[in-house]
Amino acid sequence: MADGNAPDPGELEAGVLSGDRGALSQAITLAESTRPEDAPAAQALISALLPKTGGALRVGLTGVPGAGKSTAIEALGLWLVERGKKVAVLTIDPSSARTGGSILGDKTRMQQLAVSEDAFIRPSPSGGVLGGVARKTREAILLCEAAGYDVVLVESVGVGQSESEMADLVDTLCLLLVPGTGDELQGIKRGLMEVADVVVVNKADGDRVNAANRARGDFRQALHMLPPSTPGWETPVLTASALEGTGLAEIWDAVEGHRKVLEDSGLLEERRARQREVWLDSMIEDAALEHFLSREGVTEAVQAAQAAVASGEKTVPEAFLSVLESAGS
Ligand SMILES: Nc1nc2c(ncn2[C@@H]2O[C@H](COP(=O)(O)OP(=O)(O)OP(=O)(O)O)[C@@H](O)[C@H]2O)c(=O)[nH]1
Ligand SMILES: [Mg+2]
Repeated sequence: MADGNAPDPGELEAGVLSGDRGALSQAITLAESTRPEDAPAAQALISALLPKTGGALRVGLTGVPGAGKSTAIEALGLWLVERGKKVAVLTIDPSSARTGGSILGDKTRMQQLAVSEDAFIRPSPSGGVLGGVARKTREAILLCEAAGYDVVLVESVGVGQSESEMADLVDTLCLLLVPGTGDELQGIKRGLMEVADVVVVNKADGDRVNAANRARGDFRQALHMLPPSTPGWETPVLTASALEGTGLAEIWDAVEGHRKVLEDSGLLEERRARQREVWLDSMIEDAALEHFLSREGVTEAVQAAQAAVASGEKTVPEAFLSVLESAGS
């Protein structure tokens, strides 16, 4: 562990299994560690816990910044806790170079949920980790499942590439939209609509109610022209107000309905198999990168290449070749 106080592996495993949030937190920190010497312990822990994983509903929330993802997660999380569920919340920011400002904001925004005994909230790993953030989140999901969480809500903080990563991380992907801008359809990428299993027009409150209903109609129509995210499932378009807590039951009904279709059709196992495949790929990618960068002189060559490209002294292909040469490849 980064602080040098490595917990006893057996204790950590037992702690996670007993649902101890401190142990779960420590286990995730271990899994997130980028120190190569932590990797064996992290992988051993995950391997030991693997048989106890897979039991949660893995639900992703994505949408443009400010759509209300964190607010919705807090509202839905509290709603679920009231119904006896144990809820874990993870945030994922695939563009890990971001400032992390909104992650801090999330921590304060989810204040009510954070104090619940039955909730566990974990912001995404910060810092410039090359690649691997989705992988870390994947491992965090497994650890939360081993700790007995029934529902894992994953908030996608990054925009852009994150949708496909999210789709490979969760079983059910909810897309949160906001009404009232008039150009909703243009603002949402087709790719995102295609992978959404549940679409929610949020902020359907106050003077936005009519706009939300109109947006819902527009999105329903737009979805009819796309192939379904899940064969045999018609992606519902709902309205909700995360702020006022309306529409939560409908969202949850949709998530459970989607889950049932996945289970009955055998697609859940298919999705999970795909999630494992991507997990392994990302581990190999991380290891390959790590292996490459740890070669004698490569880090320096990368820095020199960056400087040479910045100053115009070398073109990108030239700089890239110089890095390869430094690695002796
Ligand atoms: N009126 C209204 N405001 C909302 C609703 N949901 C969220 N908001 C507000 O919208 C703003 C953004 O909400 P967040 O939950 O932080 O949105 P987010 O999607 O998590 O944002 P990022 O994490 O920064 O991408 C906040 O000021 C919320 O209070 C809603 O249902 N109705
Ligand atoms: Mg947020």
